[in-house]
Amino acid sequence: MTRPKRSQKDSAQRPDAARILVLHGPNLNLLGTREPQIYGHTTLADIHAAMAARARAENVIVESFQSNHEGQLIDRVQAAASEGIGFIVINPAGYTHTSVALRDALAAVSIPYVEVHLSNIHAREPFRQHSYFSDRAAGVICGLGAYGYMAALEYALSRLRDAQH
Ligand code: CA2
Repeated sequence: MTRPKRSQKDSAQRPDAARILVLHGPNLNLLGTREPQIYGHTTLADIHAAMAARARAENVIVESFQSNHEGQLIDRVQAAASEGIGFIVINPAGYTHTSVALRDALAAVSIPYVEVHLSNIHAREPFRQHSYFSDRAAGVICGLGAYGYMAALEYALSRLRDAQH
């Protein structure tokens, strides 16, 4: 999946809507097409559609971005700071276990985030059991498949609701 365009309806008719950014790291564009025994049958487009529909009921815009390139993910996080993104849901994928740079970008923008993994990284190889993101995350969800993104979204929506009061 590349970046789904925000519809004109979203940007023109919902100028005051809160915004959540969903970031997907490398190889997650293959979701639903390879290794379904580990990662399931749901595609990134399915996940985006379900999240956007749920958020829309609360007048919140969900933007999704997937990249196989560390620098593009970092650029997207940096841009989020000036775009009024209120919350980030991130599955850093393989960068979970390697990327100090992406961690630093999230720390620099100070946007709260939930870390999501489709698989239970603690039940897999030892190298997957360390994350550069977990200690700064508002929460970490792993092993729940695509449902984990919806759980993260519910939390993000509750945080945005609280921030409005
Ligand atoms: O369980 C997760 O969500 C992971 O973040 C997925 C990463 C892996 O490196 C992490 O340890 C855990 C791998 C993403 C690869 O995604 C694919 C999806 C479908 C087919 C092949 C790869």
